[in-house]
Amino acid sequence: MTQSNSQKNMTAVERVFLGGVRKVLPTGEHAEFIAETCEKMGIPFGGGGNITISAEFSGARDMTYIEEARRLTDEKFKVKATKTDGGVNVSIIFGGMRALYYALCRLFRQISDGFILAGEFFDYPLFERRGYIEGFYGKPWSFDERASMLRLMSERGMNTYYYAPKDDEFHREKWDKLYPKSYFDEVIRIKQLADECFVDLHFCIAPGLSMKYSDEDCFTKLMAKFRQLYGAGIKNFGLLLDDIPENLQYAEDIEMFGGETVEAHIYLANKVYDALKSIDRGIKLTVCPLQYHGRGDEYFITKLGKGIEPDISLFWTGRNICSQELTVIEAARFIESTRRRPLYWDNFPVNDAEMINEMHLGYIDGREPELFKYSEGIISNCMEYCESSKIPLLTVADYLWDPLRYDAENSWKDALKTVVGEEHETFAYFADHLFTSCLKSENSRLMNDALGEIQTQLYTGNSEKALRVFSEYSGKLSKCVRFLKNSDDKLVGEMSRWVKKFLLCAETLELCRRFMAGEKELEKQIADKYDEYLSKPEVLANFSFNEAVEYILKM
Ligand code: LTM
Repeated sequence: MTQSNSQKNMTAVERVFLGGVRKVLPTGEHAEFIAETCEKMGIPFGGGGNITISAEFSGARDMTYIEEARRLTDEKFKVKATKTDGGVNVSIIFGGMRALYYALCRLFRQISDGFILAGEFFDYPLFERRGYIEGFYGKPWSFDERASMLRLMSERGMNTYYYAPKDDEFHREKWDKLYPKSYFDEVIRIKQLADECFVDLHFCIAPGLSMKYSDEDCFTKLMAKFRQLYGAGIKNFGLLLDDIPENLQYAEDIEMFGGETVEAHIYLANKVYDALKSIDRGIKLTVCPLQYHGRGDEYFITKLGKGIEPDISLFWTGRNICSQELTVIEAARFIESTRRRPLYWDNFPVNDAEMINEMHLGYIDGREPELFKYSEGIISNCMEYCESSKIPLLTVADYLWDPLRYDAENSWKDALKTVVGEEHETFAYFADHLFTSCLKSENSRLMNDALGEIQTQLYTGNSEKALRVFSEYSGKLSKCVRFLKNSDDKLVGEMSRWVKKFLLCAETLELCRRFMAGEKELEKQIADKYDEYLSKPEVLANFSFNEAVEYILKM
């Protein structure tokens, strides 16, 4: 989805180009909020501004209810922009402060791109909860990375962030110890930023590796941890019980729960829920069950769903740990057996565990559009590579905002533009090879097209045309190689393992091109380069590359 087609209900739209002068003049009752948002997002504002923006709250039905989703909302807005002499006059009607924030983000993005869409439009998100989880194995993000992700995703309409890095020792192994002061100060900072960006921060603790469920001392320690976090203003908590032993580990637990892990988990979840509610009625709890994927009507998940408070959100990853598809029919089965809509913990783009050699840079796909009616929302599990995660995650944000109009290809191109900047089209020749994931999207499409065309021309005896197509494609690859080699970008740095392999791939192909052009002495060099490429474990180009090189070596 691009900026131009994301609006739901639009009339008389015209792009008003802003030229050199791009300054906002906030007016009316919400001028202060508009000015603050301008400041945070680096948009010039103040006296003499040529883009006048005013905003007004409305609690009317059309601003507070989403008909398609049949739910109340505080995220709906209406924008009316009219061209004036030398600028634009914008008035916003909004159903909640979060909606006003989204309307301003949308406008500021347009302003940064040098135009404003004149006309009238309504917009609102279809999924209720739209977000991401730092829930991977691997190096947790730094607080600066967290802040940068929060800002960007909130600007694109995400409203939820779950904190649950498996390798934060205080999250899992040392679940019973309080966060040290220096770390806790950063937690306070990130909570404040989340509030400013209208993102609900959910802080998760995963005690299941060592907790004795029947033990009061353990429970007291767990609650002390939640209380500490409550002290940072956090009111949304997660109790994660994934990736722990399936069987109860202590004799006391086996005795108390009749050897049934699910009984222990029901007991713990409800006890934590009650204790949290007694601290503050506004606190919310999410549980990640021990069985977090499958059909949705198995013994464990059904018993757990029927046994825990209906108000607790339940994470679910779908049919598999990393699910190629999430479907309405499966969601309906989950609802029937657990008494609640699933909250998807979507294991894309995460690339930990056995996926460490894949870089998941593609777009979200295979999630049915109507899921917004049958789930609480989707929370995407990220890669430990924060900057890289932004590319797939921006497509998730687009899908979640409006799954009925989601255009994966356009959304992905737009995401590349946002994260890579000016050279996004050049970078695409590298990103082309980073689509391999559980979503099973086609990998190396640009390369497949080029090599396919070369092959067709060779088979039909048109070697000159084959060489021309080859040179054209090689030229694109060389430009991309130069960009990657000269870049000191964080994004490129994060992907250095894949970049190295890509350089070998591009060099091998360039040798192949020269070989085809007559430099037959290059055969040995091609074979050596290709061997080096094959020796690297990173997942890169698809089989069309191997086929092409092997074909040339046999020529
Ligand atoms: O998916 C869940 C609920 N738990 C873990 C994640 O922490 C991990 O990142 C993913 C992907 O490997 N798989 C899990 O089982």
